[in-house]
Amino acid sequence: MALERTLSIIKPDATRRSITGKIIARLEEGGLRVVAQKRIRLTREQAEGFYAVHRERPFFGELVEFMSSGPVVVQVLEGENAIARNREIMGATNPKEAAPGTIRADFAESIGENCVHGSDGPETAKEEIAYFFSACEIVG
Ligand code: DAT
Ligand code: MG
Repeated sequence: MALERTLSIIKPDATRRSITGKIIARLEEGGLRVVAQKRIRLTREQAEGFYAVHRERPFFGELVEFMSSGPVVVQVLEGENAIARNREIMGATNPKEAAPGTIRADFAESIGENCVHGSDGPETAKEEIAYFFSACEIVG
């Protein structure tokens, strides 16, 4: 199995509730290493650009509003099969459907405010990492 990198975002609902530490512990205990990390606040434009693939969806406005509503922690996670592993640790998009013991099942309050983002494939991981980090900010 190959060593992979994925982009993770701890979303504004989680930073607001001071559960970033708990979330990072889940990621690390799940076998992922944090090889880059910063706390930033996204502008509307940055949030729109990041989620551009969803711009035609009915929830796009809400999503952009939410993602730029407070600080986020953006991270690059590294590990064996990191993209799929991270999504497993996160749980399903809708916390009501997320498996017990996942971050979204245990911490998220709604489908729109679901605590974490994780890249969904190798191509998006590469693009999303480059959206936030330069090569010299990633220390494996
Ligand atoms: P994921 O974040 O699990 O990759 P996604 O890419 O389908 O899910 O959607 C991106 C985000 O958009 C998701 O984390 C929360 C929001 N979202 C998705 N479906 C939604 C819905 N039906 N109503 C409100 N927000 C939604
Ligand atoms: Mg997605």
